Amino acid sequence: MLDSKKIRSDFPILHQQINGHPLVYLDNGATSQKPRAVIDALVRYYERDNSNVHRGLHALSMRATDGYEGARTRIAKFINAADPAEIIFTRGTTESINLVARSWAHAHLKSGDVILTTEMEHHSNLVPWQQAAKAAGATVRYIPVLGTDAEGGLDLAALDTLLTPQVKLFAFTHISNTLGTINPAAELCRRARAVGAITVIDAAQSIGHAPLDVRALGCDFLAFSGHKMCGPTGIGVLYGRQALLDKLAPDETGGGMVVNVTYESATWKPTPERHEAGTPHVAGAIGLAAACDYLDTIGREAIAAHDHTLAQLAMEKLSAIPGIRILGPRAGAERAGLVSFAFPDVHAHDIVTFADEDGLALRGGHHCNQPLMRKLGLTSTTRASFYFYNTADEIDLLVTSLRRIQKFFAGT
Ligand code: C6P
Repeated sequence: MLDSKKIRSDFPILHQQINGHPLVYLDNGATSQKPRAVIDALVRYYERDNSNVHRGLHALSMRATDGYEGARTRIAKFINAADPAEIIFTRGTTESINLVARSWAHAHLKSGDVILTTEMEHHSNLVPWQQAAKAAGATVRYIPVLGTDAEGGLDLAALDTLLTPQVKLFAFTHISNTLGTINPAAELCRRARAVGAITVIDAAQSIGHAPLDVRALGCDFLAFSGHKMCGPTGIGVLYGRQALLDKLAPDETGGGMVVNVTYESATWKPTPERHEAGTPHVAGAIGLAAACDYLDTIGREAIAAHDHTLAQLAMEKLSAIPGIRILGPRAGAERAGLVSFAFPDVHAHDIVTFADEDGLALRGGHHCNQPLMRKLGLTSTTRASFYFYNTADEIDLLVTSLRRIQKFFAGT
């Protein structure tokens, strides 16, 4: 495992007490914490270089532009994109997926077409496709999840019947934010390509947790948020293959993305500018590049191994709690660094509130997965989600807290 004591000293926020206890932050699926290196990059930018980009010829504007475009190059390298122009800065995963749903789907979907997705999608990778399908008269179809607790992952055998030539776009999550399932993304892309469908990967939960290579995955589009990988909030990325992005009409129009404007019409710049109307989140992009540097210094293979160890440990210890129902892959099976669980008689919101008394930050709710929850006969679960600064001791504190809560609600 990683040297968590040393790593934790990089994160100022982790050194505080909550309700008289040291903070145990296990809500990394919602957002990760920020290391000093990222905070410093933001402060440095605002203290020295802050200016608008692409528009000025003065020193600060040139520095800000260099920082912003340098960040694009850094992020392209982080995901092994062929060219920095394939990186579109957005506000996050949600905006990235909506951009494809509105621009690509608007131009290419027609009545009778099918958008394929899965039953384990976050609302951000589900509602935009419903909207696009409604607008075009197309249909959304879902690959089922297998098992009463969705422990069997996606029903890959169903792909044989679902992945037809009518499927024009296949959107799926790399890692489920509720189940912890890791989907075979490269295989899914390969299968989609065979029927001529384009692929959109929701990498919100995988980015920053393991090496990610868009060319090895073979995807057409990939979306992620900076805030889940130690970067700032309000910045995210849509990766798209350049050939596709160049043909894509802009979703938003305005300053910065035009070549020539008359009172009658306008022409667009090439990718990436054509998809970034208005003043971008310059500081956010620079902070995100600093997060890439930081994660690569820790080592993404090592982060993945740490996640794996914590997930296996959590599964082993949580499974031993009487009455607990755990969603997603069973103990011992491969899973991402998060565990979602429910108790028959205690609401997830009560668990999160009581755990907070012990200094723990968990998440309770439907995790923006309402259709999946309904399918599994649940309204909510409690989720503990880990990152490389979490320790085995924190999993023990989670288990101790859950046992205390269980006792309280059992009235013993
Ligand atoms: N999931 C969670 O606690 P944004 O909000 O745009 O940064 O990310 C949306 C999103 C899309 N896909 C997946 C798989 C996600 O997990 C998320 C965000 C958070 O699980 C907030 S609901």
